Amino acid sequence: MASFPPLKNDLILRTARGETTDRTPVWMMRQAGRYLPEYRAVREEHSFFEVVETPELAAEVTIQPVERLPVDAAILFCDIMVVPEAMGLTVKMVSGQGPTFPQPLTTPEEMERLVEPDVDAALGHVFEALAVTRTELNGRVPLIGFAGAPWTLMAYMVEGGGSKSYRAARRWLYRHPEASKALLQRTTDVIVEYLIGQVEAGAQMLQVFDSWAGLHSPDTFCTFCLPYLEEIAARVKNAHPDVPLVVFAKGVHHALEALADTDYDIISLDWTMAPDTARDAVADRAVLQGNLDPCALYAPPEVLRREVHHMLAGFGPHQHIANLGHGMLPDHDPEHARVFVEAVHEHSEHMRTV
Ligand code: 1CP
Repeated sequence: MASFPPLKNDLILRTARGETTDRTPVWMMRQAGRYLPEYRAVREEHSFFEVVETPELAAEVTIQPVERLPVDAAILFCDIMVVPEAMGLTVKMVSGQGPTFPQPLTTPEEMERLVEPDVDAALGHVFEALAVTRTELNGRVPLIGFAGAPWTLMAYMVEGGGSKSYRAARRWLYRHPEASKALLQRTTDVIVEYLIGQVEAGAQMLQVFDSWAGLHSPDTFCTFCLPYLEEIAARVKNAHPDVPLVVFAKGVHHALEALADTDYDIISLDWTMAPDTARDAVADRAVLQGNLDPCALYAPPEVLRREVHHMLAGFGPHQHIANLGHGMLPDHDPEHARVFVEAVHEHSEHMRTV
């Protein structure tokens, strides 16, 4: 593995390991992106995939929120869709709409279009972007790598794009359960190799995004999500036992205990879950991350500060990484992101002195 400048701020890594710290670490999902004018300026000159595929541009955009805000981690600028793309599907980024697949997988027979990728060749630009970013961060904060979870990627691959209910993808699960499992397994194998490659390129923590896990019944979650999430954590931990792993299974209230039994160190919660209920479910088996409603950032600063204090009080001073319950939104005011981050600094220090 390459050597990089030493870390000046390892707060998030120490919290991830369960150590007590003198402040709660904080970062925001989707902290690099459209709400930042400096990001929009880069996007005026370059397409989304140009930024993702040019390591210097990806590094620049990854570091933008770190330059602006006192966050305790950077997350690589990339997208979960690079995995389906590496598996042979065409992905287009449609302005104002997000990723779309002009030719989604409408039947199991169409899985023949998928390839078993050479991960280094297909995703080498991501590994290079991690290495460049790690160097340019110069140890300011740890760098987080990520991937979409198998089910969330399948949802897009079958549906063809964003959707409220992913009806086509969920229809597949019931009509073609065995083909669904085969697709999820093939995706899992690529994700494992991709995440291990990210660590070897410079990622210091990894997050798996199962953004659409909440569309499942408890039974279909246990059949089509959990085993693959579990397998990813076990195989990545086997290769790199010291790298903290985060799972964000949005909307999954019913499976917190099951997630705590996996090899993930950190469970990221959305805002619909109460901190104390989550803590009761996982006990001391995982660090919790989250979970302020992203819409709280639309509130006036004094209301936002109160919401942050309330959240921090709910989680308590230890085994918690402060974050939003989902990502930053394109029309968020960057100054409100500052209020959020600074309120975590202030109140979490205060909590430890009283
Ligand atoms: O117009 C633009 O510039 C594109 C907007 C954008 C950005 C900034 C997209 C399209 N992706 C990203 C970057 C991105 N995506 C990051 C890195 C930046 C960061 O976090 O700071 C990450 C971690 C993602 C992950 C991602 N992409 C997820 C999982 C997290 C989540 O929010 O649930 C998902 C579901 C996607 C799909 C996606 N990509 C882009 C959009 C607009 C969407 C959502 C589409 C939908 O609603 O279904």
